Amino acid sequence: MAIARPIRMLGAACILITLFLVFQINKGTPGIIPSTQGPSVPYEGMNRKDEPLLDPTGEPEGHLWRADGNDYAPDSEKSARTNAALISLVRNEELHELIPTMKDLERTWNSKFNYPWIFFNDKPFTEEFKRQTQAVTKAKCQYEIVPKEHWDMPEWINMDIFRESAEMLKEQNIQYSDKLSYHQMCRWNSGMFYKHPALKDYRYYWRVEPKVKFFCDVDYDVFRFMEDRNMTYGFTINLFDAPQTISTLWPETKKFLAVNPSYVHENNMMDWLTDDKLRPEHTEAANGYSTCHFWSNFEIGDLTFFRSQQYEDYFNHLDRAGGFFYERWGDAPVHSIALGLFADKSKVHWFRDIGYNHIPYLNCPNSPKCHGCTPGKFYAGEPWLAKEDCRPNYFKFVGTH
Ligand SMILES: Nc1nc2c(ncn2[C@@H]2O[C@H](COP(=O)(O)OP(=O)(O)O)[C@@H](O)[C@H]2O)c(=O)[nH]1
Ligand SMILES: [Mg+2]
Repeated sequence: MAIARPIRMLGAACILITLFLVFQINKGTPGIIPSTQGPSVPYEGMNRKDEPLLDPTGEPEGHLWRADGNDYAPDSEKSARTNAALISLVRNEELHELIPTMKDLERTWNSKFNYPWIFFNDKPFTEEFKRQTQAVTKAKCQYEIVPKEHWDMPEWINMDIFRESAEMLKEQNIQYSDKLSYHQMCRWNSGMFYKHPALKDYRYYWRVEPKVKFFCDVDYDVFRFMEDRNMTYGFTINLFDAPQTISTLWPETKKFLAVNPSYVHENNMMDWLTDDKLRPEHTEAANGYSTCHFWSNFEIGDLTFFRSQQYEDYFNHLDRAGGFFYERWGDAPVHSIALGLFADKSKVHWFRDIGYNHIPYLNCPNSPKCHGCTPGKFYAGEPWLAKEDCRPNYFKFVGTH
């Protein structure tokens, strides 16, 4: 029986389309993990079955300092507090976003331990700012201006090149790329905050940003926890970065390491820094850096690390290279690369028990001490945010400690 010509044509078209689709699927696309079992799949975030925050989370092991039985009174001269402070770089206009954050942290932790708050600003704080912040804590509040020489663009930066590169990044939808103050803020957080005279006598800091939320009661002194174990750094969230903002950060780092190979710690996190399997296109676009980083809007850190010769030399190298302005290097990848190279990875701690949110990501443990977040939920918003989660690599190469 003869088949009508249009039907024959349709049949041929179907075969061609099928062949084309089979070819496309087999060819693979960038960002695909080669797998030995079945077809390759692009990374779309942590598998639910691997999510450690679904398991019950308690307090860390070992001796913990409690408010009960120790003197943590706000004004006590001989209190059990160690030399540590809560620090926040913040603008006067953000006061209404800072107050709920302070209340969260006071309710869940600091009202028990009364560590001082130190606020930093490139402009003087208003009396209203001082009044409202001091009103939500029994602890001492201190208000500090960032020295001009710590904030101003260094004299070797060319303003025309800054503007041109900012424009190019803006065309790629890079947030804040043309906002000079954002670049200054990232540089200050990278290489200046620990040089502020107000922090001179402190060893540990906990960085706090307006708008963040804390969900869980923490009933031990986290600074004593860090100090007792000689910890360098603590984080809650581990993310991928936008490679366009740090194109030359890793190449500059490699140049630095070529001259200073002895700075690399023997128990480093190089595998985590340079992984090219989970999101190969990211590592390629960032010229060898996986872009994985500790999300630095939360950090509990040892200032001694940042004041070390290694870190100081590294920061100065990066600062001279100009990427804080000609690209949009963030303090998060800069801190993270430095920690990954110069710190002992056993001295970096995941605070899985500190329920935390900075839009749009969360650290929400499964614990009766937590309220107001869903255990194991990593992001709030569009589903593509799931693939910004770099924790699978951190857990694989460094661990869940
Ligand atoms: N004083 C001051 N603080 C700033 C400035 N820019 C950013 N910050 C602070 O730096 C932190 C990070 O800025 P933010 O706008 O939250 O950036 P994002 O978290 O990357 O979206 C926040 O604590 C801000 O309050 C600035 O120009 N002056
Ligand atoms: Mg922020």
